[in-house]
Amino acid sequence: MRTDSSPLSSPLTIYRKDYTPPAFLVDTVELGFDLDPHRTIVANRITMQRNPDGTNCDIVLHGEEIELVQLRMNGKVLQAGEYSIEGVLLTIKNAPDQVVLEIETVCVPVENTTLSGLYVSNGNFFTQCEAEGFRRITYFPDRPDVMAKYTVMLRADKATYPVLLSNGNLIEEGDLGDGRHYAKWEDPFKKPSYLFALVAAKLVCQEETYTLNSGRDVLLQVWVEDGNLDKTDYAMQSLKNSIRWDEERFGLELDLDRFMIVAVGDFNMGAMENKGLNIFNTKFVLANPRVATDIDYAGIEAVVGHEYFHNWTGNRVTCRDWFQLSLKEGLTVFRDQEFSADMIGSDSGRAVTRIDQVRTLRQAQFPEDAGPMSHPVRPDSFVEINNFYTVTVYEKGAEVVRMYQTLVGRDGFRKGMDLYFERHDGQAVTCDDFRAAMADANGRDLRQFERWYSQAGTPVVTARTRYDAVKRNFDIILSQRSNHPDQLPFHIPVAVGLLGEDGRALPLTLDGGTQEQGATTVVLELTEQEQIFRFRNIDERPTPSILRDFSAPVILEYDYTDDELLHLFRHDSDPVNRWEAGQRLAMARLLKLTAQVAAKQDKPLKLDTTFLDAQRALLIDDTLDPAFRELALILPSEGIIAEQMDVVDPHAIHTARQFMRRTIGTELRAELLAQYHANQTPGEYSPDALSAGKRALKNLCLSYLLVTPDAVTLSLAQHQCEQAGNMTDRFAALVALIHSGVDASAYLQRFYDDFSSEALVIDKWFAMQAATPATDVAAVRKLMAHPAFTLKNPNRARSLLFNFTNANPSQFHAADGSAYAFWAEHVIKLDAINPQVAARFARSMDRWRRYAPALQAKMKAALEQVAAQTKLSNDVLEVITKALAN
Ligand code: B3K
Ligand code: ZN
Repeated sequence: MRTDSSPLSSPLTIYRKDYTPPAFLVDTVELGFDLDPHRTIVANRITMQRNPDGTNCDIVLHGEEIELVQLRMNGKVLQAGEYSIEGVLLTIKNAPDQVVLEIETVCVPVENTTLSGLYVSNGNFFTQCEAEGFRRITYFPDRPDVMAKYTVMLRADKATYPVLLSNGNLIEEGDLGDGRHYAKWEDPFKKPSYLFALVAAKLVCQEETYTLNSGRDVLLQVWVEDGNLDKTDYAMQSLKNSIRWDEERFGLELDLDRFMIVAVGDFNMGAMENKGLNIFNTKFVLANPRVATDIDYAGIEAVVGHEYFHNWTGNRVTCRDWFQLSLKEGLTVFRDQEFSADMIGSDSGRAVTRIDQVRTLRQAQFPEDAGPMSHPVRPDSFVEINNFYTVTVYEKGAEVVRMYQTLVGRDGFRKGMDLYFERHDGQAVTCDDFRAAMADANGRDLRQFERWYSQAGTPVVTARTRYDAVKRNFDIILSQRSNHPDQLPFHIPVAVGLLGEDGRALPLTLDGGTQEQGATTVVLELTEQEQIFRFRNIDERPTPSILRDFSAPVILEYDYTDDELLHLFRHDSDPVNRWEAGQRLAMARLLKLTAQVAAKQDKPLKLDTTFLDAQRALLIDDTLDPAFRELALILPSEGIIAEQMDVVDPHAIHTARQFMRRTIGTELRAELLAQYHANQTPGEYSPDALSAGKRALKNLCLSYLLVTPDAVTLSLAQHQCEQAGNMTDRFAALVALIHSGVDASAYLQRFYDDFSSEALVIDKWFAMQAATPATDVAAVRKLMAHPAFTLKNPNRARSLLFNFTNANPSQFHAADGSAYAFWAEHVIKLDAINPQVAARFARSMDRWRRYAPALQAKMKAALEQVAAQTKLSNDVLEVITKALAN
């Protein structure tokens, strides 16, 4: 909570246009910590000097939830009248140009349930400073454009906290007598305060000396609680792969002699890229086959990569202000996506990762961009910056970075990156600086491209085509529109290919184009509201494959016939569009079925054989990667279907989708069974992409077969549940069982008993139950009463509460509104503990205006109930206020 005295009903909005450079720049920071969970004393010595580029004159420091004991300036204690504290700001007027500040403060880590600043988790000390947590540790100009060199002295009880870590290099350690010890750390690189970190804990580590391409040796460590050393191999391997990849793909070397990853069970998000001392949610570190699924393994690789890549994109070059967050996040997500794709290696594996990215965008980012929290990739304002660590800033931001690469090519992108570091290493910069580096390195005019940063919303690209058989021309007419009337056209790369009648990719000759001879994909650059692109020498009316590889984050409208979609689904050489054709075929049917259910017609629901045959053919086509087949056979989620409807009826959607799943399960029973058996992965578990793909396909088959279980399929699931040698298979079988409607309580209990000491697996246990359509709000309340449940641990809260509201729509939208009341009650409860987690949870209600009037009224009442609270955090207040605003 803010200690701000301003009334909570009108939180302060911060605008990008109001940015001014800091009045003072900090050279060095020396921090001394006397660590005590009940009373930690922080001594802070800052040397600073007036910023020649500054426009303000006063020294302004931030501080929150800390007690100021003493403040000295240039050796002299400042008295009450010589500085002022208002809200989070401490101001010193009339300061000289060269200043040494010595600040002593006290904080109470054990009472810090927000998990921002210095806090205690399972008896150990950790910090989280991004975005504005450093001010909860000491007074400081807590803004990313103030970069300084840090030296840190940690003092603590030796038996309780044998491990003392901070950023950079360990330069001294020893005993203090009286059972206490100390460690002194020095970070050789200038950094913003949000990258500060410390850990004081009882932990053990897996460590390794690793030789960089340059021949220099570095020490790598993965720190975990005792008992978890059997789960650190994959994180360590992923770290080494990340280091190698960044050297090879971007020529970027690890700049420190030591790089540490520390796992903590209580953490607000995935992980944090603190310089040299990455702190991770245990979920993205701990894995062995027994406890972690293939998805967990993939998540560990991606997040370890992501945080490591931040060392250059984020840490060496950081953000001028928080509005530029996507400068580091969009770019680093793009880098981790490319890393994961390169780790798989094959083209088909790369395509599978791309399809996953498209699914995330559609499932989460498009709705965000069409809802009350819609904001540009570079927002113009915020109340609470923590609310802007969003899918728009991250995933859409990564799409924006990807579009540069699509426009200038892979080599051109590398040139742009090189120039970016040449110009800005050690600086705090803006998204415009990144764009300028890309433009200048490639001699391109990217001024119009700026609109991807400044204009919110998902553009709609409409395509029309015409074929002239006499002139052998095929025209694609592209136009763009947005839901925001005042927006200007975007610069949109639209990758296109054409398929002949036999499914062959046609060689393309674009009028005025410069593509290579024989190219079968060209990138059209749509920069105007409407443009015509003409392909020559086309001998037959082709089927267009538009927006290949999802070349831009847009909604593509094209009036495909069923035949064209089937043609693409069978033959498109672009796997993303091949998958997309299947999604369009399924979506058209799902929407029809949903309408039929909603209209309560007596006619039985039907699914055409054309569609079923296409699904069958794909399922059994073993020339295709199993991972691709699995993705192509998953129906669009209930959430994605909802986004296509003007008025959302979650119950009709659920019924329609279940009908379709049941029909696939029964009509394709023989093939599903055959594929179930054909895609077993006997022998030792390996998380590699091919094995994981096989398991995914096999387990999708099982889930289809279990929609209407019979003795054969039930025993397959039960057997898999009992015998599985890895968590992926055990989890999938249990989920299939509990979704099938049969009594699976014995299997659930067994699962719990087997893993009661593995927190991350117990999270799964709660999560799978929360997301089961049979779990209503009463059942969730019952689960909350389970001794293993707590609202205080974010992973646990997310596993039950978030999964219920986000992954169980037919129950969340129960007609009586009981789940909305449950939501309101828990937004309020969570907010008193942890505003960041509460604000995330609050966003489950973002799309409330799209529901049928009866539901809408109940959702609005729940939102108003939260809004009526007098003690809301700014985090929750911003989300609720925006949801209710017109
Ligand atoms: N930079 C952190 C996110 C911090 C979130 C603060 N609310 C993790 C990441 O994106 O790598
Ligand atoms: Zn990041």
